[in-house]
Amino acid sequence: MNEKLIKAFGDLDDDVVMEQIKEMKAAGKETIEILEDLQAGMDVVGKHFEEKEYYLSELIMASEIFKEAIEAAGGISNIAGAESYGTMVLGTVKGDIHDIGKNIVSAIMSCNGFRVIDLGTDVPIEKFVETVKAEKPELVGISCLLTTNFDHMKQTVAAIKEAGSNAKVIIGGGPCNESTVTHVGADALARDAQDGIEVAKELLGVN
Ligand code: B12
Repeated sequence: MNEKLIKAFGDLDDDVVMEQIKEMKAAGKETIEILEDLQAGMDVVGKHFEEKEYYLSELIMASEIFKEAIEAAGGISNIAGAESYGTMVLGTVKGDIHDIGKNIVSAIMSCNGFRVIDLGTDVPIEKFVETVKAEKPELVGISCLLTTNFDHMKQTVAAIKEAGSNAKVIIGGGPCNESTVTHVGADALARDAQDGIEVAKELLGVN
């Protein structure tokens, strides 16, 4: 891990973040490795927010730096790839507008053999149901960063199952853990996008 990059991100020091990314790129580091450091930097920002050293304005600043940094690291939006393992309907749960993690998942799953239908953020339960009925995906991915929205996740999972879908549901997002999986009735948890690929393959029985 690049501790200098992580610290600079935590300090919201845009210049040092960009400088570090430039050095990592020059040293031949992969975009995915840089993303891991940026995510660790986001965790530092999250801790500052929890400890009331940072406020909403700093979170907004952090998300702007993150987006700029991802582009500098190589970008995630142009990644496209084979569609062989199946389809995942993905979205951030109703009431939640966090989308940085979801967008990474969308890009990384897309370039690792999954067709991703990204419904965006603050996705109404009906939208998940309607898409699942129309697309018959093998997987549904729900991102949730707010503990206050776990119940929306639970209602979404229940509605998807009630609609007769056999899709396996994977959840993710900072505050989610194994008890969240049980609470909302999902099938699995993914800690990050890379883990999401492993978990998805395991659920589908493919390698
Ligand atoms: C940036 C940020 C924001 C930005 C979001 C910008 C954006 N476009 O996304 C803004 C400023 C808008 C924001 C707003 C708020 N935020 Co905020 N935010 C964050 C912060 C600092 C980083 C989140 C992030 O982007 N992380 C980086 C990404 C890459 O990580 P990730 O999302 O976890 O995703 C990875 C994995 O979890 C996994 N994953 C995630 N989802 C999925 C889904 C699937 C299917 C899979 C396979 C994997 C997967 O893969 C991803 C990539 O590796 C977090 C703290 C933190 N470190 O989590 C707080 C945090 C999530 N926010 C928090 C809060 C409280 C809020 C607000 C309520 C603040 C307020 N008072 O208004 C609002 C809520 C707005 C809303 N209705 O959604 C709290 C939530 C507390 C809780 N436990 O519920 C946190 C945890 C901060 C804290 N420590 O208190 N926030």
